Amino acid sequence: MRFHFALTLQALWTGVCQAAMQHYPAAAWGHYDVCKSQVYSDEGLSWDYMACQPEAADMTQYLKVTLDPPNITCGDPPETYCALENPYMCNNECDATTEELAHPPGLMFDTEGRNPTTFWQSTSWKKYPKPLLVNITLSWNKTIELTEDIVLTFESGRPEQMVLEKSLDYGRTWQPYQFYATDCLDAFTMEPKTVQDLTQHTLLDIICTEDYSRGYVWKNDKTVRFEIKDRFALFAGPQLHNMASLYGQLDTTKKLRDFFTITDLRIRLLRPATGATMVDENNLSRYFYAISDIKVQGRCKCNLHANSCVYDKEKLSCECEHNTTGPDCGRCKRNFQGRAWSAGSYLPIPKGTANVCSLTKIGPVIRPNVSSLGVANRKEECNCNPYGSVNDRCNGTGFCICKEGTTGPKCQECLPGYLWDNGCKSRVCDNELLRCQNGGTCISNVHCNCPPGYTGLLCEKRRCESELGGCGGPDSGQAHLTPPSTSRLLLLLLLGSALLREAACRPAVL
Ligand SMILES: [Ca+2]
Repeated sequence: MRFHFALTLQALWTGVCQAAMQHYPAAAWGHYDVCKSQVYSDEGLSWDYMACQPEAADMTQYLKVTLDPPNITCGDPPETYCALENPYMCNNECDATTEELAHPPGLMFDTEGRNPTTFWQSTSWKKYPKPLLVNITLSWNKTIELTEDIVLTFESGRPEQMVLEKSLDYGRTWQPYQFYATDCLDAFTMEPKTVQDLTQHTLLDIICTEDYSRGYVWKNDKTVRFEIKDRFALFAGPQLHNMASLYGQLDTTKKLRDFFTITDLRIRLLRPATGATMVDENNLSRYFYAISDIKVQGRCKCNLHANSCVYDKEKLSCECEHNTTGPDCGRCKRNFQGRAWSAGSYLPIPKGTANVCSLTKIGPVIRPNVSSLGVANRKEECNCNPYGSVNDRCNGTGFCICKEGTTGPKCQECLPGYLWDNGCKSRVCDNELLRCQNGGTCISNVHCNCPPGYTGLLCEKRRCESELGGCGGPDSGQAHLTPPSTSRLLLLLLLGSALLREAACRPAVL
């Protein structure tokens, strides 16, 4: 069972564009903040429509946070902690029943600037050497587009191993965003990289960085980042002066747009700061996670059909214009199916194209024979992809019903992890997210060619028939650092724990 911690949330969020700060430098071209304007002409008053989007805002006000395991927050029973840098300084008390001494998850999202800092804190690493694992899931129940770096502030050292993950389908599937470790090779069998190593061509690569976990100097920098702006800068220039170029790219490259789009984020804390190579087993109350602040800036994804987003009944939704409807303005309103829905476009700059849904054409042609002609008309209207959709027409519903793994208004696109092959087929491996492990090579995205000694879908499994339990003893010290466990961890991240348990040679540690 999961513990749902509902934040005290603002009742209504209106007019984001008016309320929030401008996050992009002013440029000679538009901000896409206006959806329509009235124009006067010889024929009288009419509307001029433009592509529009809500202004970026602090998205932490609108999320739901879930911790896993649910009882991982400190203070029940009360515990006393010692400082990481000084094992004799043990005056950090956590007691869930006393407000001043409690460290609930909400303190990661309150307004900082108060003294002392408020923070969420986990229980200590009492069960060492069993890994201290915590998942923090942030859910918006709405697609949002990230506009600024994600910044986490740690109050007791930055974790030695951590993965930031994202979901685009409300937590059903997850993809890694970035790996963090003191030693990327050891922890994740990945070469360490920094965001500065990325180019326009490798922008979507998932990297492991050692930038935020290194050394014992955590007092100087407590933050761990996912660098959105550095990635934007690859298109828009170092000061983001050329946002037009970025928007042009976002418009034409769906993969790029999707990269910055999320419905959920998951912070997987895998190993706390120890500040040393040896863990002090006699004083495990020095090791825990403590997060004082999480920053997530972004905007509601409204497909360029709305400039404001409403928060009502704990749910965000776009205030759709251009005769569109749905939480993301993802379809045409009833009676406005005169042309197929499509997202607004940033192009041509500066005002873009609204791609307004127009009135359904009601003509006498439908009347003579409703039963046959009506269906034929609707079939034309929807044009659902015959491979990607359950049916090639929408039976009057106005939208296509997509098969598993397929998405898009016409069911013509694949969700992450799927590959188009007359419909979306589950992808076994690639060079980005689903890498073959242990030196295996990916053949046509459908199978891994494993080196001798390894087997499994992603070559994650050691051949261990002859070894009889020789695939590593249960809980042998820092179990999650040993190679088979590391690959299992990766597999867990990529394929989910259910698959993992089937594949493992011994009971899963995680
Ligand atoms: Ca705080």
